[in-house]
Amino acid sequence: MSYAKILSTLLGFLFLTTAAALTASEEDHSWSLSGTPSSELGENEIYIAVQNDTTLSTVVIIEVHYDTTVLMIGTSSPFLSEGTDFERVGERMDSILVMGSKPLGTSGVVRLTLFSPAKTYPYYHVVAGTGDIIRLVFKVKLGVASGTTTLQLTTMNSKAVLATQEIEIQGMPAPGNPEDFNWSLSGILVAGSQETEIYVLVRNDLWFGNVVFDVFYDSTLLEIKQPLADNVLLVSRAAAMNFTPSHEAGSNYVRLTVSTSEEDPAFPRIEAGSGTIAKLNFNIKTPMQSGETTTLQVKLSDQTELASLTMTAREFTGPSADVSGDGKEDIFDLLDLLKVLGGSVPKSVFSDANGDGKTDIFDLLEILRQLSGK
Ligand SMILES: [Ca+2]
Ligand SMILES: [Ca+2]
Repeated sequence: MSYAKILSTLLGFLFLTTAAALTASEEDHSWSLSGTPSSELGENEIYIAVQNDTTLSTVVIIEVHYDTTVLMIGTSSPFLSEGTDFERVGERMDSILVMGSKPLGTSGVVRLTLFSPAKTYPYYHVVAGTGDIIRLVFKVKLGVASGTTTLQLTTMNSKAVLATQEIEIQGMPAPGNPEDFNWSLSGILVAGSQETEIYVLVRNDLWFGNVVFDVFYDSTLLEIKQPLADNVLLVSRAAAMNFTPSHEAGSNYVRLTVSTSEEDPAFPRIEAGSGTIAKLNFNIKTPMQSGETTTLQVKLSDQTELASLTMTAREFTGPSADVSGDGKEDIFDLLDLLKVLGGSVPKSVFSDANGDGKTDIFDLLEILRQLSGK
């Protein structure tokens, strides 16, 4: 080792010890907490700020204490992810590393360990200054009403309270009751056809996450196509839900079990809205004659009826603008086609007004052409 190298190492060592001696403990600084309910449903941003006249000690360990009946953060893992659960804020934190954790054996505690990764001069920690240094993202628990909750910032193991703050929380509205929603079924029966597709629709003004419902049908006439996983599907608003379709051989219904994982703050849910949420494909055992009918029902697992649909088999006599099947070509056919294009009624030979095998915007143009008499 050269003379100069030894000298610089010595000087560096001297600087380190001096710097450490000059730093103060966490309690010598002024800390604060602040909270902002975010626009994201049930999310709350909590900021930790510190006003320090001198550099913080080389390793700072602080803890945020929260009410676990109201708030949650991170996953079931004891570690918090930077970028998702927390982030460093401000220039003073640029060269500081932060480890976030929920210490094992504790509940309602987030521990933040701040340290500098620098091994050489300048080896100082959070420099003197004022303002936010860390942002934490808490989720408000399901079913908790909007209001306030108290957070506390302490040194490790609550040895000293650094700040106490009541913050405003934006609760998540409780889920709606599926029984109160407006359910319906849609489907088209073509005489002589060997299959049909049925849609389940719901109009709900509150979100929901869990529901078990059964689609009943005449099992002497229809049979659900197999495999279920390809023929009983949740769609659109419901597509991200946890889903299990089931069918007992010989029974006259298919059970759709829709659920969510409330453990995960970003749990999937069926947002308030209106439209198709499930599609089911059936085989028609004995093709039906024109005018024959069959009825399907949607019921909750406790047998509460939610919706019923009676379909009448209709003869297909070639492409026409009479989508509705009432023998007339008018504005109602246009409206019926819009329902198909909008996804609330299954496509069929009757919605293919121009007979090209597809139902699309050109069928709309075809109906308009025929209505205008050109
Ligand atoms: Ca019509
Ligand atoms: Ca077409």
